[in-house]
Parts: sequence; structure tokens; C-alpha cells
Amino acid sequence: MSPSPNRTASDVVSFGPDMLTLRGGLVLATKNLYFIGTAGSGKSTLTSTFGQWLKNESYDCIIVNLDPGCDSLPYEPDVDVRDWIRISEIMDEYSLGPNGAQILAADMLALNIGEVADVIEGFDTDYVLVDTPGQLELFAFRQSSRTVMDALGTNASMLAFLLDPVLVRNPNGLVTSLLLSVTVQFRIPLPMLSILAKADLLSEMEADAVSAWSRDPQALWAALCDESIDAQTQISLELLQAIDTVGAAMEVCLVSSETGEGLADIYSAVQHSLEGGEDIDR
Ligand SMILES: Nc1nc2c(ncn2[C@@H]2O[C@H](COP(=O)(O)OP(=O)(O)O)[C@@H](O)[C@H]2O)c(=O)[nH]1
Ligand SMILES: [Mg+2]
Repeated sequence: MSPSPNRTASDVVSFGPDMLTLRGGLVLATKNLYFIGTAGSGKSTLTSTFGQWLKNESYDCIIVNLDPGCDSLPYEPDVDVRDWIRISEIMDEYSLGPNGAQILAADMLALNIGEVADVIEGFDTDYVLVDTPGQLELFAFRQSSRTVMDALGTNASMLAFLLDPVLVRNPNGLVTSLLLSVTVQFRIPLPMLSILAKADLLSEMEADAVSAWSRDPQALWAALCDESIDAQTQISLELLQAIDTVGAAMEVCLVSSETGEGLADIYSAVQHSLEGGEDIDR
């Protein structure tokens, strides 16, 4: 990990467990970026490729695997929850099937998170990239994940929510995906970046359309009305209005781990949200 930037103690105005405020207002903190999304949405792959991108750009990062059920990973984790908890062992010990074991594992993780947090704190790094369990509901909808995020520090934390490219390529599917993203935003009160993962699977025309719809609710509204108005479209229109009314963030960032598209945009969005646009020292 790289040495800390060349500043002295007199620069420090205030500090906390995961935050250091310097004169001039620049906040230096280890940033936690949680990759969340439905099973197979590309979380582990993107955690890996974004980590590699950061390293290529001379930023420090570590990767934390919080999925106790994964068999293999596309990266070498710096901290691996499987050192504490393994789904196969929980299934044997408690005579549970894979789903029951996942739920118990999520709660056991919360009980052990102090130890995991201590290991993470041992790293002097700018970014902690957290790869979350395969199934979205295990992380987004269980109280135990709040305990986990509290232990890892929420001051400089952000969610990267991955949307499924197959679902978003038509207006009804995009509204369904946005609804899921809004639900997660309400469950986890952290800044969120919505990412359209595997963007390479969309044609240029589809990608442009999704991008335009996500930036402009009226354009999405018009696209919905262009489709045959059936019961699903009616519901989508109502849901879109609700999403717009509550002011939830709708814009999606197109990213591909395959081509590298959008990786720099993730970095910019994190900087913008957590540092007010200030670039940290490399
Ligand atoms: N075409 C394409 N496939 C991807 C991309 N990212 C991930 N995948 C594939 O999607 C599948 C699921 O990815 P994974 O990272 O394991 O998803 P997770 O369950 O959300 O962690 C794997 O077969 C990946 O190779 C991408 O950007 N483009
Ligand atoms: Mg995974």
C-alpha cells in the first residue's frame, strides 16, 4: 500500500475512525465502495476490473470479499470472509440447505464483523472495494448488513448498484430496474451510483436509448407511451411518476468489465460524491 500523503499533524482539523479533515476542508478518508446487485449482475467481475483500473492509475485499493458462498473469484481478495465463514461448513454443521445457510451466514458475518474490520483497518489504503454476496436480498434487505456497514465505517462510503443489461433494454424493464435501485436506496442510506453493467451486451442504439431515458424521466415516459399500452405499461407509468416524485437518482452509468468502458466514470462519480470533486493524491 502507498505511504500517506506528505502532510503534518498541524494540518489535521478533526479526525474519526474512518475520516480525517484537513485545513482547507479536504477530507481524506478510506473510501468504501460496495458493489451490490442481483445474482450474476457482474459484481465480482467489476470489483476486480475496477480494482485493476485503480491500480493502473496509481491509486491504492484493497478488495474485500463478503460472499461466503462463492467457489471461485476473478481476483485475489486482500480480505476474505471465507476465512471466517464458509457456506459448505454451515450447511454441514446446521443441516441447512444453501439458502438457509446463506441467511445464517449473513447473520454470522454481522457477529464477526469486528474482527473483519480490524483486518481491513490494518491496511493503509485509499479505497476498500467490497464485493457483496451473490443474492441482492442478502445484503440489501437484512439488518445484519447495516451492522456490517456500520463496522466498516459509513462516513466515506458509497454503493455501486449494478443493473442487469438484459432487463433495462426496454422501457418497462428499465422502470423495474430503477424501482429495485430506489428500494435499495431507501434501505441503505448511502450515496448510490447506479451502474448499467455488461454494457457491451447492448447495441450502440440500445445503450444510447437507455442512457437518454435514465437522464430524462420525460424521455422514458414518452418511450413507455410509444410501446403498446397494456397493463404493465400503465403500472410502469405510475411507478415512474412515483420514482420521479420522491426525487430518487435515476441516471445510470454505462460500464463494461469486458471493454473497460465507464471505469473512469465510476471513479469520477465516487470522487464527486465523497470528495466534492477533489482528486486525492496518488
Ligand atoms: N459480457 C460481459 N460479461 C460479464 C461482464 N461482467 C461480468 N460478466 C459475466 O457475468 C457472469 C457473472 O459475473 P459475476 O461477476 O460472477 O457476477 P456476480 O454474481 O454479481 O458477482 C460471469 O460469467 C462474468 O464473466 C461484462 O462486463 N461483460
Ligand atoms: Mg459474485
